[in-house]
Amino acid sequence: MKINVEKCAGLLKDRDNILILCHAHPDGDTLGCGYALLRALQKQGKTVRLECADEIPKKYSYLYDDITVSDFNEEYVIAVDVATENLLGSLEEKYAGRVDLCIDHHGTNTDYAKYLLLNADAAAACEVVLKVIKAMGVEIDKKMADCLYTGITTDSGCFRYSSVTSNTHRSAAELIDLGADNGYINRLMFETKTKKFAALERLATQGMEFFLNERVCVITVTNEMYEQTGTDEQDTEALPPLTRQIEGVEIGLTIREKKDKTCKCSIRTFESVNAAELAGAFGGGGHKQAAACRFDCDVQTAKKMLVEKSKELLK
Ligand SMILES: [Mn+2]
Repeated sequence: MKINVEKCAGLLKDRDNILILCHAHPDGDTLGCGYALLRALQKQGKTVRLECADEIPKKYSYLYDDITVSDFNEEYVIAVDVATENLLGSLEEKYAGRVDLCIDHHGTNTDYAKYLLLNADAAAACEVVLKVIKAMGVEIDKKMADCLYTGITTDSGCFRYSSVTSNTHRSAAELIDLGADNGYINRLMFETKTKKFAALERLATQGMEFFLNERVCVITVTNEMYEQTGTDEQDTEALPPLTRQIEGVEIGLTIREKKDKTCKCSIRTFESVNAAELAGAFGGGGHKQAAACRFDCDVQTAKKMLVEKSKELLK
């Protein structure tokens, strides 16, 4: 059932022993939402913990390094920035059908939770969580501001995507006033790279391919490339935006090979093509300009299917 911010804050007021779920392959938005909400609920004296199917990349440690949590049996389950239950990854089995509240900004949200607070106009789910925390009457401290700012800046590509509205900037401005360390966060999220990532990036861009009059750019990341550079899937987050940097490219595809030889594709587009529509053709989803889908086949077959579908959408 769809609810508004006030109802959402009201639901949280009466709850305790709360579990917050982030989506698998976690990004700054799901983690920023999760840890900001955890902090807000802890401030109200509640017992809270956060779970994610995959390991949280080290660069996000400032979101949670001062938090202490204890184990407990959860009585209330919240999912943040999780559009569908299968995005919970390996946690899906345990928590499918058990999510009480979902706070999200994906227009493709399947309404799987008992209650859904959805704002598809928000560039980041953190924009929505900011409103919820304010409605809860919790004073936002510096650490919470850092968490929420992280989600907003990462999901908006440092405020460059067209999903950014004046409200996105207003939310970010408010968070900076509340102490968010915008300079530090943006440098860490958008400029700092590990040496091994730089090596992977080099291989990935060397292998860039172009299709359909160079309107489609494809980066393929293979298991061999991970081995050569000492990286893994976690290190690929910064690759998809590279496809869209090339002049004339309207669809950027980053296909990543999985250990079992199946693959996953991150899609980036400009206004002319709906990324969620392309992903949706293969059972995936996301936003208008950033989406993702999975394949049970090898990278070459997936690439072929993606390029064919792109041809239809580009017209
Ligand atoms: Mn998000």
